[in-house]
Amino acid sequence: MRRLMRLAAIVGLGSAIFACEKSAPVGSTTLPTKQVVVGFSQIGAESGWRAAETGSVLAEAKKRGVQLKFADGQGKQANQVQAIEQFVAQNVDAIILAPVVGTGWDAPLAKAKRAGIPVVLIDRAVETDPANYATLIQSDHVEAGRAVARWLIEKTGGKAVVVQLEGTVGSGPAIDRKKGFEEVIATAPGVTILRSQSGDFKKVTGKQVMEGIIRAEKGAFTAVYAHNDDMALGAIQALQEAGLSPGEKVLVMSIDGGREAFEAMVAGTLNCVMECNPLLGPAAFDAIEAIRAGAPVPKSISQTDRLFDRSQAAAELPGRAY
Ligand code: GYE
Repeated sequence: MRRLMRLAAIVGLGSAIFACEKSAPVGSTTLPTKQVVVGFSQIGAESGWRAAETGSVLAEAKKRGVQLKFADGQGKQANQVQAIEQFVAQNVDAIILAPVVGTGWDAPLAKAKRAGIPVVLIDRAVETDPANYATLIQSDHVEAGRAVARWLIEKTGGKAVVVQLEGTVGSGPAIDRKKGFEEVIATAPGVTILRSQSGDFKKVTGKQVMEGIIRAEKGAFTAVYAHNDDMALGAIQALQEAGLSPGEKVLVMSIDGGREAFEAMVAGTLNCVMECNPLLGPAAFDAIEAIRAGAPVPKSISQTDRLFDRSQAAAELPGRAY
């Protein structure tokens, strides 16, 4: 009976029951109570995108009456590993992990698995035995890189000298966004990459890296491809300060599609953006509820994203959800 009640709660009879699971006194007719506890190991706060994702997960936990234990990894994998170990020790019901880099997760994930705690990966992939996690919810980062490259080739008639600002070294999206972009530009002999350097997905770092490249290369490039909005916005500042008119003389392209990117497109300094939805809270908790209900959950859940250019920016801006 108790099991049934729990199942009923999970499959959607509402949070009132959901928050009332276990541990009723023996012989009691009142419903048992136990709040679901989820540990969330977040990378840090490197970008506006990341802040939007954190907000989405926190808000969704609250909405569903789930107790969320939030651990800010401050950009360091070691902190995230420690957080997972703590969540396991606390015997949480599930773990949400946004992994900063792609490797080095075998041991902590196997530990969670041994403890019977499902792990839902969000926004970045890891290289590990897929049996070590329940599901991965993310955008198709390779496809995002391809879409930006296709736009560039079409826009320039296949003639461009590109500076690429890569995301965090070793992170899934940095690897994939580079791979997809380079795969497509390999088909256009007139498009070359002059420099490719990491700006760590951060605005300040993106700006500094761009400043260094401008000093070294002067105006020897015609386009900047940034792996996220924040680095693009930093690069735009550096280009402006150097008098290189971003959006005109130098085409600027990015991925994420946050509000600020749309504002930059309206202002004419950013040319195109491939969106990447950070509002993953609902999908993450849907997955957790399904797993707890014993329902099948696909190993990989993909988000659908679109590419926008300046001609669409003004109409799109008011409706942007992040
Ligand atoms: O694009 C970037 C963030 O992992 C998909 O990380 C995410 C990326 C996102 O810092 O802005």
